[in-house]
Amino acid sequence: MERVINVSNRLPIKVGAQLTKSSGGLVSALEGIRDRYDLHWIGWTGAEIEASQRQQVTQRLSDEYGAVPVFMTEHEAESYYLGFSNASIWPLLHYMQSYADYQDDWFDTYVAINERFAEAVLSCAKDGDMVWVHDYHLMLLPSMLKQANTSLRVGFFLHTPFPSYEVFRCHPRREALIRGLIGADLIGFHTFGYLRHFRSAVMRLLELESDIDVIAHDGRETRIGVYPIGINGPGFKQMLDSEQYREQLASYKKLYEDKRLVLNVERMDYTKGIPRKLAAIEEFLESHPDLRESTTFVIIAVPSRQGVDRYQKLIEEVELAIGRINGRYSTVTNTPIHFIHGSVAFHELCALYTRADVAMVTPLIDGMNLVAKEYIACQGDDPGVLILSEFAGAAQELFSATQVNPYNVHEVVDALKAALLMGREERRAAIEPMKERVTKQDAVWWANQFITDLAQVSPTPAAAPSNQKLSGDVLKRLTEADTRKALFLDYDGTLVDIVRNPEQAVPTKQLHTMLATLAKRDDLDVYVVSGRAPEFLEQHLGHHPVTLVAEHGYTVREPGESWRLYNDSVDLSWKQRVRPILDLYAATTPGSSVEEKRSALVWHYRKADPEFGRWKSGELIGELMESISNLPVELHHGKKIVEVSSQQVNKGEVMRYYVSKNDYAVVLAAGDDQTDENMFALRSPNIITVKVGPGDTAAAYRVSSPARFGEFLDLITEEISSQ
Ligand code: GDG
Repeated sequence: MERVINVSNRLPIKVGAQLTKSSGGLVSALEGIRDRYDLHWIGWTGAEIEASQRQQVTQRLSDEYGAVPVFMTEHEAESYYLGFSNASIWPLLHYMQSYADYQDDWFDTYVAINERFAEAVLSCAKDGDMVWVHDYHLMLLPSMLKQANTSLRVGFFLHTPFPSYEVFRCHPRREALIRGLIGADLIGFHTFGYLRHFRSAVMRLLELESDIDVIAHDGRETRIGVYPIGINGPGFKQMLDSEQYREQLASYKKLYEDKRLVLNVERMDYTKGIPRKLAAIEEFLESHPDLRESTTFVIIAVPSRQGVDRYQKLIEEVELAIGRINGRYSTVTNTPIHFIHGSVAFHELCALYTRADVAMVTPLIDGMNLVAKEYIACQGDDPGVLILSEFAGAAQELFSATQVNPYNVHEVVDALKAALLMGREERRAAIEPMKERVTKQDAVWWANQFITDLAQVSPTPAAAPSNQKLSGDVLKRLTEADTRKALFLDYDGTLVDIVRNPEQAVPTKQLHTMLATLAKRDDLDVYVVSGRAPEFLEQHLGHHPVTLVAEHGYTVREPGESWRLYNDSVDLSWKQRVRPILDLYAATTPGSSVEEKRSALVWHYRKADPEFGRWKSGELIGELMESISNLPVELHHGKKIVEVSSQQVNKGEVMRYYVSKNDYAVVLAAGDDQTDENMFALRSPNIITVKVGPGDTAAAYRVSSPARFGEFLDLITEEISSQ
């Protein structure tokens, strides 16, 4: 049976004299897939466990539940949980940037605790296991796990919204958080909107390319998808069939016999919009004196994160408003608001859901909101009305709820009045299709969807480094003594990493040492074959006795010689027609520019907005295809560039020339880009071709990054220098 290690901030097990399993949605979701997967839990124990007790607690959790605890001190919990997670990331994920605080020491603890979680996972994970990480407390964990063991299939699910890039970018540790996440093989969100925002942040902050469902990076892929969470289906079904529920419902029916009941259930959190909801209730009571006596509002606000200042302020604000409203509108026989700052038992909650004539679910923003779905699941033949904020993720699915803008108090008041007066048929017509959906697509369904997709990701990345193979047979052929051999090496993306500013892509010390060692061998010729201008290559590599090929083969410089045109009959008159088109795109795409090379014109859009730049590049290519079809040019869409170059010049052409002129026994050609495919197209038993990085290729071998290719060149250098 395949193993799934589920990692969430809190273990779903309460540690006391006895271990007791809690019954949240996540627990039931995962219990529902236990018959197909061997499930393990990892999480924080909640309260601080004394050092002397930890070993015993660990043993009991392992024996009774196959769970692994993560311990932290009270101080660490304050810094990691209340501080960084709940006073820094949570408000930002919910568009409340003015509530987002930040402290360096919070972040340091967040890193340390994420590392502790990683250790806990690695202590029990076996190669190939699936690890499912939950939520914003553990955003760094996916990358930590992947770095430690690439064979793990790591999934991450975000239970909150992911905000617009413009908001997310405010966070002082934005890059670290995003980098942490993309370590995962699969990242799930409740809605497509959150996915879209996440992609946008990845593209802008990390300058990575992303398709609608995948992000390519570091030679591998992270898939992204939409998985709307559902209710604890089996839990609700069982409760609604129970005697305990029926009795409770009967008692509430009696208690509220002549009342219209409006139910509100949420954590005491500023995202849930309680003060605005109270403003609507107050306006409703003021403007509808005829409905005052017959309407009772029950507000259950579950205490939450009381160690965070903002939550204390909220409690004071809510208590003050409720006191004022009840003081003003109570009569001898009715108190408008029954306020419970606490939670009720599950059977009471279900009975309240069923009895309530209206549920007001009016968060200012909410990842999903399960209360809305649970309310629907508890409706019978004479259902109530769900008033639902359009800013809850659930609004995407609960299409026939009465949707409101919670910021518009008048609209909420009108919706409330209409709901209280709505006829039975209309209520049924609204609830029934939603009920079918929430009962079928429950949390078990959700977990199944996610795990099935995670199971399918390839733990070995698509663009897997084949260093093993490369360093075996290829290394042997290349280092065999007494044979003449050549290396044709592309520069950007092969010998050095692609960077934002191309001027900064200079050779490392290690690269210089390697070139110096290789190039002094009589039996080995090195060619650096680049799209760069000769001046750049001359400046950075000119002192090595290697052949430099610039501008994709337009100019060459052999060791000890000066630069010359590779082919002096190249026709470049097309430039006059192409340049104005590129100039127009540079002018209308902020951040983009035109580079004029001797044999090519290049439109660069690396510094433009990634989505706008990509769209404009498509437009430009379309326009160029029409206008250059009869010109002697090639069109190339590379990494953040569109290049128009002479057809008479290409890297493959130059390589062919040198290979046929010299009688090499073995030739290695390596590159990362479309222009290198011209070298890879040369087929001969003595030519070994290597693609660096992801993407389609005709090359026979692949390594994942310039760093991996550098390791391979180091091996050659070592081997050769020991001969
Ligand atoms: C986060 C996201 C997302 C509430 N009062 C009582 C009680 N509850 C239970 C409800 C429901 C749960 O608490 C609340 O879940 P929500 O989804 O509404 O909200 P968050 O706690 O903010 O959850 C949210 C969710 O994660 C899942 O991904 O939907 O957007 O913010 O299940 O039933 N349960 C009992 N008594 C109560 O008084 N027994």
